[in-house]
Amino acid sequence: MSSLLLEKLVESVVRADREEAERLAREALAAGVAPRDILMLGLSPAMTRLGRLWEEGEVFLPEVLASAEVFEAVSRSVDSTGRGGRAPVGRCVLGTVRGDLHDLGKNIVGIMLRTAGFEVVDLGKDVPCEAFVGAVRQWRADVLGMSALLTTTMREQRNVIELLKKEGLREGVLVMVGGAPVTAKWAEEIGADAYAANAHEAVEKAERMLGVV
Ligand code: B1M
Repeated sequence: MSSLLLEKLVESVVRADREEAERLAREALAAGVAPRDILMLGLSPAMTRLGRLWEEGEVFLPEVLASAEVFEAVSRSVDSTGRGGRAPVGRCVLGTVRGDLHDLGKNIVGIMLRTAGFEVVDLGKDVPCEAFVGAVRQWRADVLGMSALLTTTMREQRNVIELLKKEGLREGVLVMVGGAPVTAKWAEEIGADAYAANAHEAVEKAERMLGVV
C-alpha cells in the first residue's frame, strides 16, 4: 500500500503535478509513512528518473525545473522537524558551493540532519568560499557540509577547505562533502573528513564524527 503510494508520488513529481504530489504525500503521512521515506523513496527517485530522461532528450530544462518546484513544495510540506526544546546534538553549517544552483539534495540532507537533532544553518546555494568560512566562524560549527552537483563546481569544496586552513579554522570543524559527482576518493584527495552518498549516510557520518549514539 505505502510502496504503491510512493511510486505514484514519484510519477506525479516527474509529471510536475503539484496538487497530486501534495495529496499523495499527505495520504502517505496519514498512512504512517515516515517523512524520511517520503523524501528518499517518493521524491529523490523522481529526480533521478528525470535526470535519465533529460540525458535521453525526452524532457527539457523547463520540465526539470517544474518538477524541481514540486519536489521543493512537497519536501517543505513533509518537513516536520523540530527539537521540542531539546538541546541540539551538534551544529552544522550547510550549503551548495559557488556556481552551483542545485539544492534539492542539499535540502534533503538538511531536513534529515534536523530530524536527527542537529541545528542546521543553511546558507543556500551558490555560496562563496568566504561565506562558508565566515559562517563556520560565526556559528562555531561542529560540521561543515558542502554539496556540489557539477563536475565544474566540485573543486570549490577544495577551495573552501584551503580557506579554512588559511584562516586557522580547519582543526575546529569536521568537513563533510557530497553531491552526485562527489566520491570518497575525491573527499580524501581534498582533505575532507567525510563523504556521504546520500542523506541517510550524511546523518550517520555526522553522528559518528561527533560521537553521537
Ligand atoms: Co542540473 N545537472 N543543471 N539542474 N540536474 C545535473 C546535475 C546533470 C548530471 C544532468 C545531466 O546532464 N545528466 C548535469 C551535470 C553534469 C556534470 O556536471 N557532469 C547538470 C547540468 C549540466 C545542469 C546545467 C549546466 C544545465 C544547463 O543550464 N545547461 C544547469 C547548471 C546550473 C548551475 O548550477 N549553475 C543545471 C540546472 C538544473 C536545474 C536548475 C534545472 C535543476 C536544479 C533545481 C534545484 O536543485 N533547485 C537541475 C536538476 C534537477 C538536475 C538533475 C536532473 C537532478 C538533481 C537532483 O536534484 N537530484 C541532475 C541529474 C542527476 O543528478 N541525475 C542534474 C535529486 C537529489 C535528491 O539528489 O542532488 O544527488 P542529489 O542529492 C543526494 C546525494 O547526492 C546526496 O544526498 C542527496 C539526497 O540523498 N548529497 C549529499 C547531496 N549533497 C550532499 C551533501 C552532503 C552529503 C550528501 O554532505 C554535505
